[in-house]
Amino acid sequence: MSTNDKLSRWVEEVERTVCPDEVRWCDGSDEENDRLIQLMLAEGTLHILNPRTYPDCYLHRSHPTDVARTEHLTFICASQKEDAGPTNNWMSPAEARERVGKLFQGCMKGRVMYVVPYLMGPTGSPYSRVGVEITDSPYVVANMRIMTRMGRPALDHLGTGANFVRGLHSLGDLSPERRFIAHFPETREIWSVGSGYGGNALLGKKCHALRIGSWTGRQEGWLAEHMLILGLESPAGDVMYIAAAFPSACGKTNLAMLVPPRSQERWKIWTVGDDIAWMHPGDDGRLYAINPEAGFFGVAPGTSAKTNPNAMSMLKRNVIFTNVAVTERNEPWWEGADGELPRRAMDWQGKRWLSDGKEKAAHPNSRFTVPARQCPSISREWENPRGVPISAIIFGGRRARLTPLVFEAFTWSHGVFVGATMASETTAAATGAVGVVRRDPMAMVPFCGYNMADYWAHWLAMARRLRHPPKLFHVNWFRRDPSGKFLWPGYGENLRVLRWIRDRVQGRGEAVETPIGFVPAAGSLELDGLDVTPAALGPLLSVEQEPWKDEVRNVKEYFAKFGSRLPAALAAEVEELSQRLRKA
Ligand code: TSX
Ligand code: MN
Repeated sequence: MSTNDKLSRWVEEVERTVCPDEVRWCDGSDEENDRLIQLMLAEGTLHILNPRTYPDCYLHRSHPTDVARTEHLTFICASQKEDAGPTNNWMSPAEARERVGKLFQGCMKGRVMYVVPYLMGPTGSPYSRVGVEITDSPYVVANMRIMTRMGRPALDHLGTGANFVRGLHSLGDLSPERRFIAHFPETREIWSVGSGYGGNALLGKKCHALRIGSWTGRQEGWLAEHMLILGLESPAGDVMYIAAAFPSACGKTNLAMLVPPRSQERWKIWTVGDDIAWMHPGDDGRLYAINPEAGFFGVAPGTSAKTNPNAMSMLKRNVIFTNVAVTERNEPWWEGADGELPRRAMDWQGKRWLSDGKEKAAHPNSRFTVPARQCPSISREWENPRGVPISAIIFGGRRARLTPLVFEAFTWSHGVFVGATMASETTAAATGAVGVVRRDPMAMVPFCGYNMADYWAHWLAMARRLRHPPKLFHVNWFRRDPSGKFLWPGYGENLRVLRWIRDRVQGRGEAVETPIGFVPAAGSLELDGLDVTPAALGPLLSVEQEPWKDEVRNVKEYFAKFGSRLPAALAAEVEELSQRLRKA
């Protein structure tokens, strides 16, 4: 079914292992999609939503034990354990082929094996990459059709070559006991079994675009990052592109689709991507970013007309919802949605739900899958094969204390240190304790396919390939006063912080030098039409010596985990920060 003999041979080999009743090559066409939808509706794995208010929208309920990525079952199977590093689980390739391979033996008996060629990145881009996912889940096929460019664009890009990521996925028996997500970066293979959910099963996203992508990026001299990409358009019409990395529960999708407040309505934000950026040095010495994805796989709870009006308007048609609740009008619903609580609904498991109970109706990690082109703020440049030139990179975290609203790093190397020491407080949406500070360098801990210390070295080395590197910043929308009140209104008002960042990139914008970096000088943040007084800015922008000294100690402890692989430049950055704090 393919004119590429390497691809055909691999598909035949997999077929002999998994023994399906039938093999189907997917082209991503409407007809194919319609047939899959009909099949899932008949099977009961998909439910139609109100066709009048939500045309072509469907609900999928995943297995109750299969509702999120499973980091403890995710492995980097590099031949050397040290290449996976202290932040990844490691299994030797031989052991993985034995243990995980066993679970694929005959696993598609009685089922259909779908072959899904997909392209990560815009059609015709030199930066785009091909993957092929073999799966026995029609839900995965329907989602991959939204999240990637499926079929022809991928096969055309591949041509007769062998450069494609080989992804093998099976639902298996959906038991967490027999669930593995194994990556073989040296041979560019992904084996995922036992889960049908999101990042575990849609192999183009976290597995390919980040874990395999980051490994390939280091080999080839580019960056695969867990970043949104946005364009900031000024009233004069110029657009500056910014990439930003945040751990979960910081509102990355909301920032990517930000709607400026009334008082700033001559400014505009354009969305290029909300989750992943592949960034390459261009001929002009600047860093160019593409969004490898073609859709958004966003968290539903908390999404509303207030937090993300652009998302709300794109969620009215052609959406696959996963694990949300449904109202009596057969419309999707989640905690934090607009309007009043429905009195009764069906919860994410399809059980009757009453609003007086304590149970949540939607799963906290419930999702929408939607084509990016439906986003009202989608950038004209989002499919530009050359990418967009990045002028600033933002690192961010959720910190009630310590980190100011925004600061600028002194140098590239200092900025890499800022990214490498990022941390965020856990929220109820994640599992485990609430309010605990966790380090999550560049928001890549769950997604970096190799040793994080080598990854930092790669970041440091990138500066040599960029005559005009982006400036590096850190933001914190979540600083609180002693009574627990948020000091910054956030959401659309974050535009004011982006404007300061733009001013700094353009050599305007006043700043005060502190031990941790440059913070906005009094009067340099636009506060027009905002009820944040210049006096309230003090606690929002302050850099306190003692807590930062504690932070330095904590960072040193953290860096010690990486032993001798820690780049000397980062060890030097901690020392210099420590000295600046002592002198301050
Ligand atoms: O997404 C958020 N952003 C980024 C928006 C572009 N959230 C939601 C985070 C969970 C996903 C935020 N929450 C942001 C934010 O900037 N800031 C906050 C904290 C906050 C919450 C409520 C208020 C203010 C700040 N409400 C009032 O002040 C009335
Ligand atoms: Mn993500």
